[in-house]
Amino acid sequence: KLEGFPKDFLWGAATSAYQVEGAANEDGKGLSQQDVINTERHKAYGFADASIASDHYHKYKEDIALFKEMGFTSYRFSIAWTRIFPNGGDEVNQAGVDFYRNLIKECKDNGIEPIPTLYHYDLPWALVEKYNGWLSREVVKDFEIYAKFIINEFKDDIKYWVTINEQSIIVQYWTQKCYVPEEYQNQNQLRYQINHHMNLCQAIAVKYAHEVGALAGPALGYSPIYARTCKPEDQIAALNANDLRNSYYLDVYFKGYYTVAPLTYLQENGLAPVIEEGDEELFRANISDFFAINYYDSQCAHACPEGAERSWSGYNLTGKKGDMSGFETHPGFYQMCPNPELDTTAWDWAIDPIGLEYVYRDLYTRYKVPFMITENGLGAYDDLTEDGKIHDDYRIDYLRAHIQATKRAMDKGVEVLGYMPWSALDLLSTSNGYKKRYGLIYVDRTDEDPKECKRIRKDSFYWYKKVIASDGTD
Ligand code: BGP
Repeated sequence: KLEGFPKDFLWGAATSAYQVEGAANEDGKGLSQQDVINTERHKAYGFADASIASDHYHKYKEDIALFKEMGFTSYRFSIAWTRIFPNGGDEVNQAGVDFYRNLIKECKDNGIEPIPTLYHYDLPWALVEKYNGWLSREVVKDFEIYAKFIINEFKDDIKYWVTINEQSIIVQYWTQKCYVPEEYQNQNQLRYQINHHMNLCQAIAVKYAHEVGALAGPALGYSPIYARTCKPEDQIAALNANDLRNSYYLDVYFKGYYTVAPLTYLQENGLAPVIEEGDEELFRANISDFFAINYYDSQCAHACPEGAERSWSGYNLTGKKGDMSGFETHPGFYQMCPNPELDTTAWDWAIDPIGLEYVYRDLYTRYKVPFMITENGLGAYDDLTEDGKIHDDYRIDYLRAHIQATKRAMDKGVEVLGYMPWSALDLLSTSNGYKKRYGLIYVDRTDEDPKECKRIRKDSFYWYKKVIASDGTD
């Protein structure tokens, strides 16, 4: 049984442009780095590419009608930079602006607060060709043109801007989320340099949002980090991991400086970004208003000997438990490891609703900003039954437990504005195509065959509708 949420709580769900829209080459849209990266993954692993995705571009009205049927009062989506400025730069593509204007209007006409993300992994490919995209500081001025334009364009409609999606995940999985030419892929300092460029962009986005009276905040993939044992060495390792994987980002957004211990670690190991004079002033002048949390799992760390080989996060591409390709390792600092206390999804993501309560409590104490959940969900194999239904009780259990954790935190005084799980409808998983699904609405397609992308309400659709209608009490 769920307890009552405030009447103005933002209930909804989330998507991102290249994962859901499709129409990758339509109406003047330019190529994004994801169009390229996904085409490569399509060839390598058979995952769908982003060209059709879930065809939301053509079916957004049908989708928003389904959102309304569920009772959504918010929808988190992202704006594709390449629809607005197909080549980066400053040449506007009016058809792209019109698409988002129509989408925003459709939301508003249906009582749904549109919550756009400015950047969700899809940099214009032209900027990769021009100066290697995020690797170059030049990207900051092009992002500024884009952010300033789009924030102003929709200044009468948007109250909350989500700035940049999951910088920490980009550092971890940089070649999957960001195009990095092969010759740079062993230069790991660049991971943190890219992140620094993104920090500058995110501060600039906050600045323009504030100029038009909107609120802005980053969406970070956030996992709390537990120590593997109660040994003091493991506790320090977990603290190190939490500092480098979490605080290193949040302190920039909410305090305007890099956390000292991880920055020192990066400096000692030749990994620290080049920070120019004035950069931290820019951060301090543009502090974020809220934190958009993407919460899927918790993580675990233990002490790591000095001699170990440095590596970043591995992944599970097969969807068979235990098929992780490796764990992030920083010699003498920490190593990530599985948590033996928790069950996992088929892709080895630890299921931990209590961890979400921990995140809210811990971060509210440290930063005291309002939160909104902009992603939370269970990636699963969803099978259509013979009667054409999806019985996803596993997803219902997962979402319910996380909503309950949210309520427990709110009962202790934590400010949470809304809950937008991943994902509103099935979409292209960044790591597993259409094999792994998250939606409340099933999209009838496979990686191999897009068919007509017909929408089918899952059991979780009907369940979520009841949750919303009862302010979370049902
Ligand atoms: C987050 C991303 C989303 C989404 C989600 C699920 O990191 O912001 O874009 O994809 O994770 O991950 P995946 O697609 O790898 O299953």
